[in-house]
Order: sequence, then structure tokens, then C-alpha cells
Amino acid sequence: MSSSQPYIQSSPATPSRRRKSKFTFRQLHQLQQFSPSNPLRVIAHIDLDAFYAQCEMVRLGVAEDQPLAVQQWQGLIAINYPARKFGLNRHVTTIEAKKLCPDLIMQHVATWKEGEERWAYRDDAFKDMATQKVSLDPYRRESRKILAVIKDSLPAAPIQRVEKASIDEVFLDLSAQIHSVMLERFPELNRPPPYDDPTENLPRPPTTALNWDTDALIDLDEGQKEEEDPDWDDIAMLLGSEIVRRVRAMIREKLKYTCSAGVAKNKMLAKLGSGHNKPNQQTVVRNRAVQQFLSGFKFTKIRNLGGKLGDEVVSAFNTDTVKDLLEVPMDQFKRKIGDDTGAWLYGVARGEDASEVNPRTQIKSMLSAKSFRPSINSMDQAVRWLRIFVADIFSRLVEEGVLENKRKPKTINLHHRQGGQMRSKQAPIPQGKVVSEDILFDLAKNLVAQVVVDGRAWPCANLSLSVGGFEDGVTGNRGIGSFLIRGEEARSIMNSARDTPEQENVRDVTPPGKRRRVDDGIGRFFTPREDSKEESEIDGHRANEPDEEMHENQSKNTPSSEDLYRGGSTPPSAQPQAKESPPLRAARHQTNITSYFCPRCSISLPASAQTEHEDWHFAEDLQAEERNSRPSENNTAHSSGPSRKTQQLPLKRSRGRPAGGGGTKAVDKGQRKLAFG
Ligand code: TTP
Ligand code: CA
Ligand code: CA
Repeated sequence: MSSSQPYIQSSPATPSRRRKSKFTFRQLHQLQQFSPSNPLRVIAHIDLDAFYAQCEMVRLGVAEDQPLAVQQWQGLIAINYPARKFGLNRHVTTIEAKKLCPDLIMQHVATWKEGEERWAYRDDAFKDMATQKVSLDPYRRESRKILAVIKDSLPAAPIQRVEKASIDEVFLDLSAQIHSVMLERFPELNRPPPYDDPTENLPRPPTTALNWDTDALIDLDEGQKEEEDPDWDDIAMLLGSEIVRRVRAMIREKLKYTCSAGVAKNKMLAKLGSGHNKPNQQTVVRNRAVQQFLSGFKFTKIRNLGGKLGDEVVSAFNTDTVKDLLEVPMDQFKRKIGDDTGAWLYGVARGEDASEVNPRTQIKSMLSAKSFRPSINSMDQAVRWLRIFVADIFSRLVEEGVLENKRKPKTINLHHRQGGQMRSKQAPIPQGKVVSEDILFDLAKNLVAQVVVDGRAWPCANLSLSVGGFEDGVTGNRGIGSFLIRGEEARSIMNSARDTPEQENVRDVTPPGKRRRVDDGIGRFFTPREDSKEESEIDGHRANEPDEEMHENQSKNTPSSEDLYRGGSTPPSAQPQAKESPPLRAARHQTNITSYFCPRCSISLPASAQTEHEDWHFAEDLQAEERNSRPSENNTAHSSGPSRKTQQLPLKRSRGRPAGGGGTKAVDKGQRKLAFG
């Protein structure tokens, strides 16, 4: 790439001019509909430069030329551009980084710590990998502000179409906006087509210079000349680029962040463009420059080709360059990698990507996880981590509008890893009332208790908790009656009380050592404590908050929940409720008859399992005593006291762990992998 010269129409080398554009009136007007097949389409991708590092710079008021990196335990996860000049990257440890760049500021990410109500920035966090957990809340918050500025700097929907693609990037489909600007600036486009025939070609654009301003323009394809007349697609790109420059300037002005952008005919090219000239620049890939631009890339850099599929393509065709793929005929693609993937890849090599900018991308799940080094060895420890996971997830749920019932998760999942074995438990979240932190905590504890009673729970190397199955709720004030469970919902409670094969996974609480089937269905329901706290309303309408799950935690990396229980019915509560529908009361009554409630695990078990379960607790206690590591106050963790406060225990730093905990270990790769794997 190089030529950022504006094209001047009056160039002496102007070849013979066509009288008409190659684009039709119909294509111009269909720009308003965002059709992915429109040849005039303009897509932008905006990506923040060294995002977490910039967040810290802005927060701390650090000078722009000051090298700064964001630290996570002993590794660096974001490096600002001044620091990159010293050769720093994500593979450098903090010690190496300081050697390479003695002036470097290393700011550790904020962390959650048991016993504290909120995440916080702590200077010594890096020593405490074993007992703390990263919080990305500060970056999510900045991300939301940036998204708001972007949306504010564009015309209102439906002309604006914004998709948040990750914590620091968005796609914009600028087609509709460009359509209206074109009609405004080029009145000849407002005239009806000749013979009222929309398939007629448009007149040529006027002979004005295209001023690409500060854009990095990708060189044209071979055989294309800058001197050739521009057509409307060039004009559309230019207008798109103007819009993006304004959006970037707004972000800079209002929030101080710099970002880079790509402008092209589709998402794939726009994304490649935004990464092409960093930081603080924008790159335009005109339609006539696509092939030239792409041929310089390894296809493994292209969206969806970075992972396993990319590797497969490399071995199937013995190359990793786009250029070589262009030689491969369609039928060979299809033969080697299958019809659909083959056809898709054939298009990708030619710069084709028909995916839409999807403004309705919403959070599908939220996950909070921790890899333990060293492993954890008791229910106590697990429960303390669950408290953190729940606080983390709940704060995100609040942002998502659960308190106003805008959106609501239907299920809660726990994944537990012990050695090479991953186990999952899932339960429905009661749908009759507002989700509270306590409800989630009780559900989570119950799930981990299920893993424990299955046996072989310890040592545990990784725990993760997620909520999913989000549904749009009813907004506005709901009458008290709407919180009662009735009709279909009530019926489904009753149905779910009967044992069905798909439900086994959730309610399989067979005591350790005896993996027999328990036939008592209803008795195995968990029993969320009634939330007495008055939930306050929060402001901020974020109906379209997109999926942020890929950051820190990617549910795709956790075992598929496909085979898990998918029931959406509301489980009955075993606790007295202020308003209770008759079916619920009946269900609860039944629970009392057939089940035994273990106050230590807050879980209902079949009455027949009581003796065995108590024996198992006894054995656990004994073991703990032998280890001499259960201070008496920790027993409160097992009590089912009414207030969550009684269950917030100081984290223990010992229990068979080497001194210094995870602080002396290598970087927490597992978490980073979870983040971006
Ligand atoms: P990126 O956009 O990939 O990188 P960046 O914004 O730091 O730098 P660039 O200027 O090249 O775009 O990621 C966005 C943020 O996500 C990044 O600031 C930190 C976080 N992140 C991780 O925590 N781990 C990772 O492995 C990656 C790639 C990013
Ligand atoms: Ca970035
Ligand atoms: Ca990014």
C-alpha cells in the first residue's frame, strides 16, 4: 500500500470516458436496505488501539508517549504503542518487559477478592493469582461509553446499523447513511431513472476530485489505474471514510481514545483494513484494490480462518497465502474441504463476504471462570469462588437490565474440571421473580454440591459458572399478579417434577461411591432462599448490548451444553413465599414429603439418600480435621444462614498450597486462553 494521493479527475491521462456508471438506479436505492449483495455497500470496522492499555492511560491520566502495559499476574495482556517500540508484546513476561523498557508502567488489571463487595485495583494483585480473579468491568464500562459515542455520532436507527463485535471493536454498515448523503450532495441522483426503469444505469459521477484526506489508500489492483474515472462505488467509499473519520474524532474528543478503522465493501475486508495501519489511522480498501490488498495476506489472518479450519486449509492446499488459493478452481475446493466450506473459501480468496452487520447481537451467555494453580480441595474453597463468580455475573446482569426485567437468563451452568475430566451441571433459573444475587448463589452452590456428591470432585483445577438462555423480558411495571406462577408455567413445574431422561444431568445427585439412579424426581430440586432484599432500579437503557462473553471467558471453550438439561420450567422453592400459587404450593408440599434438605449444602436430596449423604459429610469433616486446616469459623460456610454475609469468609491462603500461592507460578495462560481461544 502507499498511494494516498487523492484522485484528480482532470488528470491528463484520463482514458476515454464511459457515459454511464456501471451501477443502476436500483442498486443505489437498495443501499437503504443494507443488502449484502449490493455492489455499492460500505462497511467499516473500528478497533481501539491497545485497548486495555488506553483505558488505563486515560484512567490514570498518563502522558500519551509514556510506555504502559496492562499486567495480568506475571504476563502482559495489552501494550500501548510507545511501549511496543521497545519490542514489548504479549509473550514478554513482566520481568523481561522491565528490562527492555525500564520506564514502563505496568498496571495490573482490577481483581475480585472474596469478602469484598466489588472489584478493585490492588497493587499486589499479581502475587495473589490463587485467591483473586480478574475483573474486566472497567474495560466493559469504557467499551459501553465508546459504543454510546459511536451511536450518537451517527444518524438514528434505522439509518444507523452498528454491531459490537467485541469489547473493543464494532462494525458499521454505512450503506443507508451514504445513500442519503449521496442524494443530498449529488442532486442528479434524485431524478427518476430514464423510462422509469430502475435497471437503467446511473449517470457518471461529476468530475470532482476525490479527496481521501488522511486515509491510507490501498493500491489498486493490477490493470487498474488511478487515472481511470471513479464510479459511484469510489464515491460511496469516500463518503464512508468521511463518516468514519468523524466518528473517530468524536471518540477522541469525548473520551480521549484513539482507534483504527477499515472501510471496505464487506466485514472481512473492513476488519483486515482496520488492522493494517495501526495506531490511529484508517485504511480504505476500494473495490478496485481488493485483490491487490488480499494477495499480500496469509489467509490464516482472515476472520474464521485463524484456527483449526485455517490449519486444515493449509494442509489441504499446501500453502497459507491467499495468492496461491486464487489458483485453485472451485471444484477442487469443494472436493477437498466440502461443498459449502469450499464455495465459501473460493469467495473469501476473492474478497467476498456476504455476512451482515447485525445490530441485534445480544449477550447469549455470561461466564465467570477461574483456573486454579494450585488446585482447590474443598467445598469451602469452591463456595468462596462461587461467591465471586456470582458477584461478577450479577453485576453484568444488572448492566444487561435484569432488574428491570428487560432480559433474563433461563439457565445457570457449572463446569468443573478435575484432571482431564470436565463435568457440567445445569439448572433452570426461577422465572417467576427478579433474579437476585442470592438466588444465583444458592443455585450455584447447589450445582457444586451435586458435583461433590457425585464424588471425585477434588482436587479441582478449574471452575466456571455461566448463565445463559437469555430471553427478552416484559419491560415496564408488572403487576403483582404477574409474579405469580400460573397457567403454562405452573404446569411445567408440575411436569418437571416428574423424572424425565433429559433432566437427569441436573438432578443427578447420587451420593459418592454409588452412582445409582435415584428415582425421586422432585426431591432433588434445589431450594433457592427467598430474597428479602428490595432490589433497586438502575437506569441506562441498553437493549442491544452485544455479546461480550468472548472476553475473559468464552463459553464456546467450555464443553457443549447441548447434551445438558434444557428445561426452562421454574423449579419450586422450598422456602415460604409471600405469594404462592396453588401449583407451587403443591410442589413444595411434595418436596417436603419426599426429600431431605441438607442445610450444609443447601440442597434437597431424596430422603433415601440422607444417611449416606450425612456419612459423606462426616468423612469430609474428618478429612478436613486431619488436614488441620478448617478453622472453626469456616463451618459457617456450610450453614444456611439467612444472610449472605455469614457466608462471606476471608479467603484462606494456605491449605496445602506452596507459600506464595500462584504468585510464583507462570502466567495464567488458561485464563488467557479462555479469553481468546
Ligand atoms: P486486541 O484488539 O486484539 O488488541 P489491542 O487493542 O490491545 O491492540 P491493537 O492496537 O493491536 O488492537 O484486544 C483488545 C483487548 O483485549 C486488549 O487490549 C487486551 C485484551 N486481550 C487479552 O486480554 N488477551 C489477548 O490475548 C488479546 C489478543 C487481547
Ligand atoms: Ca484493539
Ligand atoms: Ca480488537
